[in-house]
Amino acid sequence: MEVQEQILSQDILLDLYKKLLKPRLIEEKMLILIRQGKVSKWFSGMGQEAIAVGVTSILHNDEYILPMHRNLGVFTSRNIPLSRLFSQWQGKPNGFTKGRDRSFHFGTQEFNIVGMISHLGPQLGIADGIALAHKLRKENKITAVFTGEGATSEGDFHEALNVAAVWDLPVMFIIENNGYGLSTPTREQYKCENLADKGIGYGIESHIIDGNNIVEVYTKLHEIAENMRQNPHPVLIEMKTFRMRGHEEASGTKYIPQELFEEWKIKDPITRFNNYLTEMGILSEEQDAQLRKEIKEEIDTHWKITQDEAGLEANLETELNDVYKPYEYQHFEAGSESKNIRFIDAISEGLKQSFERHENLIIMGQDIAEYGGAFKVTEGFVYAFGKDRVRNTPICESIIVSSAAGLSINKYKSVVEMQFADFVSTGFNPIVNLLAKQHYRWGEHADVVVRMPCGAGSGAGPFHSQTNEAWFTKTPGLKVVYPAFPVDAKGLLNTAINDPNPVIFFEHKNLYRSKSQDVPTNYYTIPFGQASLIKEGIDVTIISYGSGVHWALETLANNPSISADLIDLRTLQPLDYETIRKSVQKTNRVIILQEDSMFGGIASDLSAWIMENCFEYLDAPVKRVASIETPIPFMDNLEAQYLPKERFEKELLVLLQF
Ligand SMILES: Cc1ncc(C[n+]2csc(CCOP(=O)(O)OP(=O)(O)O)c2C)c(N)n1
Repeated sequence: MEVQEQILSQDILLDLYKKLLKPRLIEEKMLILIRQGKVSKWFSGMGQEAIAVGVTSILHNDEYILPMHRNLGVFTSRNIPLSRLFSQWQGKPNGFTKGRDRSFHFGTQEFNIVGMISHLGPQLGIADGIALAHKLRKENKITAVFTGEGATSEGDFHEALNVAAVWDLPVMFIIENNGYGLSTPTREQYKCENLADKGIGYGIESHIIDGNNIVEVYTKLHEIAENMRQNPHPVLIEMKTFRMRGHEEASGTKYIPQELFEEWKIKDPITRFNNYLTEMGILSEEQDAQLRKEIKEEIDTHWKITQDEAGLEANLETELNDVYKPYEYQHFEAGSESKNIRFIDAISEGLKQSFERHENLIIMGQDIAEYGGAFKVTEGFVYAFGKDRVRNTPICESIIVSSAAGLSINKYKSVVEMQFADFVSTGFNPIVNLLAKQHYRWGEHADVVVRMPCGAGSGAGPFHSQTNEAWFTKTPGLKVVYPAFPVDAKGLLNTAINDPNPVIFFEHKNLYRSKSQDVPTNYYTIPFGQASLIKEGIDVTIISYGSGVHWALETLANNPSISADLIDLRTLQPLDYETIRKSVQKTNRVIILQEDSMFGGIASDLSAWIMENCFEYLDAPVKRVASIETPIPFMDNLEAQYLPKERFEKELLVLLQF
């Protein structure tokens, strides 16, 4: 250890030493507890502590940090009471997730920490979003996020660096290069010599730092961070280090040559720093012993607090109530003044009025700024609301969705426009694993609306025609909206933006320009979970949503003798079961029409629910009508055969004869 350390005061040096010792001594205790069967899974960060401690120490406490599974030093350096950490690992109430997620999989706004989800990658995008929020508010704050070298092979790594580069976001990307993924050595993980070199490709500054030298980590990062605060930009840092234990305690280290352990043992960050402090006369043997004793006492005291803490009682109501952030729907009445506009104009108008209402609302999507979006929903927005709030994104669905989660954590609302609902597949992971589970896991909501131009009918083929609502309705934590009329589209979109929970908002492309209605000109909302009974009759209940509603209307217009209740569900999650029940009680026959192919769709679930809950009212089996079980073909005649529109009339007539 040379040169730069001179600039560090003795107080800082001793503080860093204490901060390094703490996670090491906690881990030593954990290893014993694991052997005793008192702790289950453990991902060791032994030998890598200088990175977690160093990064946390150069950050201000109000700057966010996003650690990974080996970064105990982040949590201890932010001074989280140890008993709370222990309770988290033991799944006890005093932890951070009410026993719902394990180990380091939690965040806490109190300490400005956002922990990882198991999926490697999305945390990098969350950091982008948090940093974007700071930048938009013109706060000189940086955000630090960790990744292992293995996870740099994930697409999310590339997307996150690219977005941060293009948007000049003050994110410190820390790669902990510890030589191995789970068991995969670096030579089988990437081809370049240093991962820091990848910074060149993204046009961002990068550095290589000896991650086992706390003084180097601290001094270099300190300077880099100051520079980033003054002049917001991303920096990529490769920390060279080594993983001294197995991936997790049960997985062993047989695949690692023994020489490597010997080589890196000498570079142990604590031994090295201890030697340095001793040589400099800053730390005596007695002081060291005293420090260790104090920390061990703290650990034992806190472990006892956790042990004495009562375990969690499973409570069904609490579990179900914590999936969504409670939201008290605020009703804004539709005014009497209206204008005849198309479905697409209603969406634009809702968005525009929401922009005026929520200063903290931003929209992100491909080509949505000057170009106005693929369907022109946001035409002119950039001139009205500015580039900060109307953001063209690079083509990277995954990290944009994760960034939206980060924006929400840092107090922004966002709408993400998928160019086509089909492309949500490349942003699927952060929707179903990050947005959907966040409130349940650690009580943090995800205030994000994902807009999904969807649906078939225009010969756009297998990748521009899907209606993939069933991918989302089956995931607890998401709300799913699917309007069929302009009035509903506007009111429900306004509600979606007000609701602090993640909402997947489907907009059928074929309705955009084909359906018009007198739409109230003022700002109004429509509550979720209320279906619309758009026709009343006595012979049969037709349930549908989206395009299906219009097909049903056409069919009824062609068959004026049929007296039907037509229910437009409007929201698929939550579902309005009561309207369905009442109608079935009256008509005793049900047909459900969906545009999606049959298996695993909304119709199947509704049918099951009706059989289970309304069986005594039924005079005939519930009928489902859906698209055929193929991908969506491009040619008109094939597409017409694929869609259920024509089959619906036939099936309806059969049902009425039952
Ligand atoms: C998307 C995803 N794929 C696979 C895994 C399983 N997994 C967990 S950790 C890990 C190795 C990670 O290696 P690295 O990024 O180098 O971090 P390290 O564990 O070495 O700190 C793997 C493959 C995962 N959690 N997420």
